Amino acid sequence: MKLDDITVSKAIIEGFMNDFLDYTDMDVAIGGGGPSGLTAGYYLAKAGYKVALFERKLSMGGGMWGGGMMFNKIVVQSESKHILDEFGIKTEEYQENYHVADSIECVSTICSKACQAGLKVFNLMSIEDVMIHEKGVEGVVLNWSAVEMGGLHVDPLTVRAKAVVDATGHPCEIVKIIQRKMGAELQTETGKIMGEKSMWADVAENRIMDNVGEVYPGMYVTGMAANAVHGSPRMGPIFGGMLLSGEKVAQMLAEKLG
Ligand code: 48H
Ligand code: FE2
Repeated sequence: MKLDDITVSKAIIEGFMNDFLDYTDMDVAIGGGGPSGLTAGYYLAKAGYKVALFERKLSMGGGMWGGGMMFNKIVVQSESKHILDEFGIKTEEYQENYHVADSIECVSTICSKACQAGLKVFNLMSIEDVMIHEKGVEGVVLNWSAVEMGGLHVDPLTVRAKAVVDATGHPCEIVKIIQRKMGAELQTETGKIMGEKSMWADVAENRIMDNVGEVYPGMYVTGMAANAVHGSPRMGPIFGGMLLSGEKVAQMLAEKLG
């Protein structure tokens, strides 16, 4: 059958516009497509919530592809292995409590399972601001990453969400925006972003579970962003805390949203 170039264009434009219009209003908006954001998105979508994830880069996966120092393996502890099992990702026991997985299999599988569960991913878009109204954070302000990278003066667009999750990793970018613009008290020990501390996997992986949660009305943190906001250590290439914190923020939001 003869192919028409313009039909291909129209199919893409219409398909994208329909999705984008549909997600001008949603339950949860997640910023960042690393392991914590994708895991949160998977569990929320699986539970039936309308959830979109906005990722600045072309590809999902954040810091997971590169394993540790570009050795493309990751380690998870036994406590979190059930999440890799849920995704059907192979693991090998290295020694008691240490399980090794292939980082490429992890990212590609988690991303695929999340999309199939109903998570809507918008890549190449950055959250550059939040919409703060009476109830607190009520949406995110989006722009194309190419606009950001090009330093172009183009105004963004805004979408509504009942809750927003900062899964932007080390820089905790979305909470940083709230602190900078609103000068607001955050729900941390000091009322401010406390900053990530130096490597200590044991403490980092334990603290992260207490750090996950709401830090400003409507604004939640998960993954490395949770430790950066609450002043806890980094943990290196052990990824159990990223998966568990994604699962936990999804549970917290499900309780809140009902
Ligand atoms: C849209 C954005 C924006 C924005 C950033 O860094 P990530 O992988 O984050 P986590 O928390 O899921 O996982 C952290 C893990 O990868 C890691 O670095 C660990 C465990 N480190 C320990 C250590 O000791 O170093 O992913 C964050 C994603 C990235 O893909 C960014 O491109 C994206 O968020 N992002 N997307 N709008 N404003 N800011
Ligand atoms: Fe990291």
